[in-house]
Amino acid sequence: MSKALEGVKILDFTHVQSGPTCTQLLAWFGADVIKVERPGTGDITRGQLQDIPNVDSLYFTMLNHNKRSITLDTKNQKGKEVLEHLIKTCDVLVENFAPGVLDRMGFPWEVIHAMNPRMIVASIKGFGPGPYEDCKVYENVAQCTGGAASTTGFRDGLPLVTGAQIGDSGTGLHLALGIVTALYQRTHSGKGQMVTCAMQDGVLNLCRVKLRDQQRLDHGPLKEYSQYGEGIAFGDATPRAGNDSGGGQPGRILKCKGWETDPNAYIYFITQAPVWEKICDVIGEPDWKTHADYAKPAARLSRLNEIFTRIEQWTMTKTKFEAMDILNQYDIPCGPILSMKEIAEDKSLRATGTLVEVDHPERGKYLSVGNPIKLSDSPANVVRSPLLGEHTDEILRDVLKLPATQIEAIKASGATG
Ligand code: CAO
Repeated sequence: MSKALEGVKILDFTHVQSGPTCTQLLAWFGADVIKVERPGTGDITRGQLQDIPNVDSLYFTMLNHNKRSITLDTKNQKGKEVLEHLIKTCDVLVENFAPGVLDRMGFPWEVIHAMNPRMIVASIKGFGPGPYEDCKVYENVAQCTGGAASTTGFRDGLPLVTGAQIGDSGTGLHLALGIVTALYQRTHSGKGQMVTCAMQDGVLNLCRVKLRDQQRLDHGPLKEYSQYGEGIAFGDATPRAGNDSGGGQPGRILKCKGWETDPNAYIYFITQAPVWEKICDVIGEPDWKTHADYAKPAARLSRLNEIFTRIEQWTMTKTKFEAMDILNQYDIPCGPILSMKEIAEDKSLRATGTLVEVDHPERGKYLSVGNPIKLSDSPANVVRSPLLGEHTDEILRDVLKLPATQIEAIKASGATG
């Protein structure tokens, strides 16, 4: 079976997390991803957070599946020539260097475009044009500047960053969509173009509902926020909403049986209006179906603390899985808080390939997240990440079609390490 992006060659200049997330997805869709790494060290994450001494870290291996690695010093003259050759051969260059790095390397957009007018150049930066355009950025900076941190956490606590890597992996996803869109446009324009994603913009895109709430504040309090029922006035900015649902159906995280000792014995419970009567029956409050204080969603908004306290009395009598089973019988939307341990052991996630076990020659077997996007005609087979420079010879010989003498000259120059 062929793959969706078969035949597309990606010159992968990415490092750390944001860019590698993007190129890993493209590789899973069938693109030939050639990762260019600095001789000696390679992607800095190879050596970061190592759990086994001198073995590529899980940080690296879990973000660089299905890629080939070539080591190339792009500041060396011969290295520059190889890079030029790769630019002329590939369809897309993806990079997430600090602002200005590619220019300093001697490969600004104009130069690349002149070398290969069909090439798409895709970049992730921390910020778009503006006061911070020259700044280096990591995940949590993006979460803080994109609106996530100020709206995450509890009203009376610090702003919080989330465990989901919305700045890095989120922006990588955005960039991947930009690249395939540009590839599609190229099928009729015949031309490459620049694709840029700023991490601040990517996070803000994912925080769209919080900008929605910012504007709703001009027209009165946000009634679905717990603080409304608690009689606490709103300020002039979208507040942190704890575990309140971000949508029109109120929800909370509630304790389940065992919460005293298990930090994840909780369930997310949504009081979706269409199933309100079923909720009343399940928790043993049938009178609430007709009572003026509870029967209609608008009446319930000022009583959310009382209502969820009552529902919690019921969830505390069940484990999170028992509660899930019962509530699902009635189509009541809910979800157990799953620990990473529980997720790692989940059989159905393994069956669908969302969790995959990968074998690595130096570290042995490890668990990774496979492609979360499933294409029925383009299955993603997860292949271990490359060792540093593992494919240098192969790429010079088979992709660039260089003769053995030229390959020897390149190696002698130190360009490949
Ligand atoms: N050969 C020779 N030199 C190379 C090379 C190669 N193959 N690959 C990289 N380099 C050089 C670059 O040319 C650059 O040198 P100069 O500064 O002299 O021009 C140098 O390596 C460092 O690149 P960098 O500034 O991108 O890397 P850094 O570790 O200092 O910064 C980061 C890392 C992530 C903060 C920065 O790249 C960045 O802000 N990227 C954009 C935003 C982003 O993607 N952030 C998320 C990262 S994931 O958390």
